[in-house]
Amino acid sequence: MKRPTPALGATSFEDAREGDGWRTLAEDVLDGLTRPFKELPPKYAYDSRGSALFDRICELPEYYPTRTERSILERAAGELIAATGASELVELGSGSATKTRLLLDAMAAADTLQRFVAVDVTERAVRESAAELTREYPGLQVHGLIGDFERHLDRLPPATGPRLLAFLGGTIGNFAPASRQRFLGTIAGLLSDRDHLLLGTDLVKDRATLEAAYDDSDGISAEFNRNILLVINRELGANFDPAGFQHVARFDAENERMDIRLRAREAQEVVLPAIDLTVRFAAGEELRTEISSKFTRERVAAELSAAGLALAAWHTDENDWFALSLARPASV
Ligand code: AVJ
Repeated sequence: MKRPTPALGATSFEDAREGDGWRTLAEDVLDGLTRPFKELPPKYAYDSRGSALFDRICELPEYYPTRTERSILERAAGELIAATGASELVELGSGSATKTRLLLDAMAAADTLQRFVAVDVTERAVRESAAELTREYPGLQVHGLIGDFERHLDRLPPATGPRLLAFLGGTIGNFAPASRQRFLGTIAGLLSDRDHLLLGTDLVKDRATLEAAYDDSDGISAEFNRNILLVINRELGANFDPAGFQHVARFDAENERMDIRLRAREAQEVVLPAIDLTVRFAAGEELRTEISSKFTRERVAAELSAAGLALAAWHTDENDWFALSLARPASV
């Protein structure tokens, strides 16, 4: 006998990378490795191995940001959602969407929850979290946008109601200052008067705590850092020897950011056939793989304001280690 279909929320996907994923990696690597101070963008580190390593980092005792942000959300989600009246949550870099549930729960409790839009470069993360969330929240609409939030935000579907755009984890800290300001401006341009931004930022703190978070005793952070070399080997047919590079994670106090690098243990030459490039590293030469900026309330408020946004609420933990900022378009 045929049973009536239960009311299921609809799921849809869009792959915004089609056709351009490879070219972007190739262009960025070519650009980064031909500079006098070599640099690679951190976003390519998140292939399936890199994502799994990052998930392990989040569980490390030294890596406080994830659990601290979660604790803030556990306490403040209800208040945040009440302040926004949001019916849809858009999450940039949603990953495995663990913190997402705290917001969705608060929206469900407020009886406003309609849709979740996940944006992430990791296709598997988008598809799996969409499937799980559809099961966990009956009636929820889920849209998965597989793509790079730096390039594909024009592919976001139109809002179905007041929208909360969440950019969590402190990922904004990975942007260089100028692109960070540009990105905040792009986000501001996406928000209507009834929408809000929820921004997670790691905060300035003592050097020892910061450096341990990016150089744990199990060596997972080091392994994660070297993973970018494996990605480049696979995608560009290169021959990086990950063991030939040492993980370096330093707090740059002047710029208030972690500066994460790979230091060549000895002189070496690396061939990248797909981009027709041979790069030489001197012994001890450092390749920057990531910056992770640390913020103060004043800086967050100032940068939001410069982007046309106003800080509406600031939530932090008892140690002031991490902050969640709620912002909305500044009234003109
Ligand atoms: C995911 C960008 C927030 O900067 O703390 C963790 C990435 N890199 N350990 C961070 C990361 C090394 C992380 N973000």
